Amino acid sequence: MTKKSNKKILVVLTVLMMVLCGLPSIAKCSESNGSGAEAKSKPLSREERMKWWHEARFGMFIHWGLYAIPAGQWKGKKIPGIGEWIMDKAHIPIPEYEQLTGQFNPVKFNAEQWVQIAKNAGMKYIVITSKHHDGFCMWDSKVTDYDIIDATPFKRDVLKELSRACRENGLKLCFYHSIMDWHHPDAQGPFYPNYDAQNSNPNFTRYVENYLKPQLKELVENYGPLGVLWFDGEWVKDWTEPMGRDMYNYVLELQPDIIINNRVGKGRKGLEGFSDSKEPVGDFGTPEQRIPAKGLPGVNWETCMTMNDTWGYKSYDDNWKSTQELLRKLADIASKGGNFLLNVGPTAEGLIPEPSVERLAAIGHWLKINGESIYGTTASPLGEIPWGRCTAKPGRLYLHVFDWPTDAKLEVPALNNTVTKAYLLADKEKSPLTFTKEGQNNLVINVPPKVPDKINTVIVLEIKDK
Ligand code: JFZ
Repeated sequence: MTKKSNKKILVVLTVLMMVLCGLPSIAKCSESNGSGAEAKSKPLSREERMKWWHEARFGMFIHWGLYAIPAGQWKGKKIPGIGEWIMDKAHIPIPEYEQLTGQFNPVKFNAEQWVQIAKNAGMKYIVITSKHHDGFCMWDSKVTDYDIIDATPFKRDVLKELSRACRENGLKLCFYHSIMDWHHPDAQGPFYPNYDAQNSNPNFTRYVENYLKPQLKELVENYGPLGVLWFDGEWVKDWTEPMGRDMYNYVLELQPDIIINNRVGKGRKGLEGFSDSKEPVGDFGTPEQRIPAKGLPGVNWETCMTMNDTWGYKSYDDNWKSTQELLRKLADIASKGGNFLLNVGPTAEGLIPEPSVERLAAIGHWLKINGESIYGTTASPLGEIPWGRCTAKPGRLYLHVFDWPTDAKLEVPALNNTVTKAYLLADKEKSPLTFTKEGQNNLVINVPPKVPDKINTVIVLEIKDK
């Protein structure tokens, strides 16, 4: 066949393609599924959306807002409870609470510094309060002036600065966003300061459609792409499960690969599971200040926890958990297949409290050596372990030893697999530890007499079969 006739055939085929596909660009047509209609991109599955989240395992929660100014005190009195609830606990009328905007000037805020603290701690994502229950907006919102740009002398968009710093450092930025709003006249606002979650506002649907949804659209479109939208405040009377389902779908329309927690739905079982409906709303459970004893088998879950006793900053809360306690919680949560969202409550000046910074640096040091035993691991396949925890990856078990054996013999109960090698994860040479099988399927590993890491020493077992 001559070159000329080839060319003719090519022209005829091209014209035919263009006619069949209604004259769109060739590129678009080649995307068609043959019926001439453009192929609809298949929505991502939950597990596809959550792949990075399972790998990440460890994130920073940040509760920061106007409540950092009173810092747990009001009119000279210490107010009990968590710092970010001071408007409620101190029964502060809205006009009085609004006065705080004039004092919000966190001149020491440095987004890069906060992100470096999180990154050096080994955290892979940051969830920060865009709007907490008090209704104050920590970004430049076009649907209200009750925000950091219009209402404060600071006039900087801290979420925009954090979004940039996260992107430049490879961390996912996520937002906590409260459905409950103590300030908005169509939500719980009119009832303040005598708020009751059972109050009902006839204009709540208007709040959802004309305020809540537009603000979420601003956050996703102007500060995203986001990792997670972490809803809260869903327990108010006017919020329903159908509204939660609608919101879940609305947010996924805005960003198809985003992850949404269970608090977008209604009626968390024990604050961690999902609502009782047959198809619960949300991608993961959110046990708060606690680690479920057996994890939450069959669902994704993340424990959120404070380092002291408050989410938002309180000047006199010095009840700090030790680094040992926090590190062992990280291993405990990972051994049950969960994520750990550990909170910091920055001051009104924009500083993360020093006790938090110290603990995060120590956790990061441990993770730099032992991170392989946390990131991307799955729950332990072993039963109860008296001396510590276990995490897993294909072909490997990571033994997290909290209580080092005094006789230098570590017994691993009920291990059916064939172990081909054992070594200390911190040992770059991976020099093998000897071991023997005892009884039915107990493994006894001969370990160094001196404990390598008093808080958590990790031993790797390379194993055959599943
Ligand atoms: C919620 C917030 O109220 C709190 O301020 C913080 O942001 C935390 C992470 O999330 O905490 C709750 C929510 C609901 C209940 C208890 C604490 N509850 O229903 O008992």
